[in-house]
Amino acid sequence: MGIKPVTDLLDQISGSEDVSKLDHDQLQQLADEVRSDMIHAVSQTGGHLGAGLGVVELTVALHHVFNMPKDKLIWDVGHQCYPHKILTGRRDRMKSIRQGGGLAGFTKRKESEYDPFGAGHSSTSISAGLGMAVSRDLRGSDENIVAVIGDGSMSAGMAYEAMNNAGALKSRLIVILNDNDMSIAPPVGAMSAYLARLISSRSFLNLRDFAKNIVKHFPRTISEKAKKAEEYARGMATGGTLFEELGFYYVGPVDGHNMDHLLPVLENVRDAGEGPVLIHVVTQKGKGYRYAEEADDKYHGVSKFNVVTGTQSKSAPAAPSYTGVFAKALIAEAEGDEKVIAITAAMPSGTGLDKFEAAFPDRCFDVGIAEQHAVTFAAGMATEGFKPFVTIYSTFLQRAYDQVVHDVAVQNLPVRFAIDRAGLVGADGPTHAGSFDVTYLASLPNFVVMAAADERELMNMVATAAAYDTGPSAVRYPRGEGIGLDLPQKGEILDIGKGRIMQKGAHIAILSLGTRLQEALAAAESLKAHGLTTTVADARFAKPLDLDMIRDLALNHEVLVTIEEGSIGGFGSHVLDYLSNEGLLENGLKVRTLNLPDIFQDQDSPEVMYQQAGLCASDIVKASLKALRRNDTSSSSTA
Ligand SMILES: Cc1ncc(C[n+]2csc(CCOP(=O)(O)OP(=O)(O)O)c2C)c(N)n1
Repeated sequence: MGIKPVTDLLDQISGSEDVSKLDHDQLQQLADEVRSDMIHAVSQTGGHLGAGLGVVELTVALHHVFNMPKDKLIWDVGHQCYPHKILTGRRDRMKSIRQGGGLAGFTKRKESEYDPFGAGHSSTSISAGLGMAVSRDLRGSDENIVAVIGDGSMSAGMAYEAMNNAGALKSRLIVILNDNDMSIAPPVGAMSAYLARLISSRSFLNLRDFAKNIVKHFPRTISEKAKKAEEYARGMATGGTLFEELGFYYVGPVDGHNMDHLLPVLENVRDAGEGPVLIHVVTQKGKGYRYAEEADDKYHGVSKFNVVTGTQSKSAPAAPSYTGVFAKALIAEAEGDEKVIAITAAMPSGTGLDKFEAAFPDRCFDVGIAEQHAVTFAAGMATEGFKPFVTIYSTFLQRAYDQVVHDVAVQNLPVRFAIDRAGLVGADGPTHAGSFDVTYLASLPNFVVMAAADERELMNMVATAAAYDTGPSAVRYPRGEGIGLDLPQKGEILDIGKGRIMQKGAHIAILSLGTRLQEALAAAESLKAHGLTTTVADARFAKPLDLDMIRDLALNHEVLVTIEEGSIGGFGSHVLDYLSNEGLLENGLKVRTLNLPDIFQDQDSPEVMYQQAGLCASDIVKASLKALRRNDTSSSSTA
């Protein structure tokens, strides 16, 4: 929707080289065109908007100054790379972004030679860039390596680990700190306050200031003009930033929307010096699109929208989201127990903890993008008798695995993990899929691992986790909406390690973990047409398994099918282990385990992804009939 933007200059750009050929005074026009083009494209697809809008000038300037793809540009997280994609030969495919078969929503190596490093998770760019820089030095080549990292992403330990290492290695690396004073939510922590102080204590750096400073650091490369400028610099309080203490040459702050400031600084850094440099660029998230600038979240992620009115076309959900139900359940628990604490790593709205924080501001902690810290911070609170809920997306918990093992499980501390976005996530693709949590948690001694089959079960499991104080526990639940059940005020406490039988049959047993239960019930219905009756069980727990129930299913059915929205090595594998070790496979029982395929599935609509994964009712029917060596006459999606 909206009028198609004018793109006279942009139409001439098919790659970074074309941006390099433009004159300085054409670059702002190009930036304006990129901005309009991007708004127009995202209005039709949805996706990440605010972050990309904030780096339009920076992206144009980088492509002008550097010689990409020989020089390497690494975008941290990658959600701000839309202008970069537009300038690097992918403009005509922007309308396919985040859709099946289309462009990824993040940088992706296999998509373009201009994407030297793929991303999705934050705070990796300095490490990856340093790896490339050191490789360049070993090889003896001369390309520039530029890593662009946001102030939010700078809160993660990995960024400091990389800077610490870069300062010691002294390899030539250009880090651009894109400081827009926003994460998804407003940034938290001392680093954010420090950057604000840095900005307010200095005026924006222009070429003249830059020359003054650079002369001190790179005396061999300076011009006469710059040498003169040095005189002005004497006595000036420069340096002393945290970054300089870490061994970086600090340049900034630079106005990231002002080409006259940005271009000379980038050109000078490109041409001068050695060792790691950090350019502190100040930008505004959502820049140039009024509705994004004015929105609380700066339109971090949007659905399709009307460009003129800024209205997003979100269809009214048929049922509350799992995230919303989780927040309700945790608030209910916290009302009755002052020990209940909630922790998020920079995702207050994504996890529903914004609602918890409104109710219990003193008991909600946003630790910034710092998943490892979040887990051990929770472990510390658990030693003091509190009941911390680490509320986190499955994919981001991966980053804190050693903390989960070493700080929580080994010490058997009752940290609760509320694992959102467990399973397939659709448009965000493989970097964000929550495929592995059951596999990596159910293999740990001491853990209780639950998966909610519906939103009421989620409430029950939150209540169970709050009550279970013996050791660590986790409850996983997916992205999206529940099935529209009436909800109680508070969940019921479940018996640990006990599943439930949903319906009884004689031939086939379907043992489901999590929300595929609806598919299991639908499959049971279809199997009737084949003269087969089906028991459907909801395992509820991946650990401890309900061994009595599983034994019963195994002894009283010809076929046992497990289904879960998780990787190989998860629930089905645990069930198989038990069955084989108990000799329950020796009486002719036919077992099939349906789980996510052993690939990283590219983004698509959830329906298509489930079909690709073979996790639909028709797949259960097919697997059951195949096990019985019967023909399936119904249509089904996968082999
Ligand atoms: C490890 C990890 N945790 C959480 C996220 C979710 N996330 C995506 S972008 C973002 C905010 C990043 O802030 P910043 O780096 O300042 O970039 P901006 O969006 O402001 O440009 C967060 C928390 C993530 N991608 N990776």
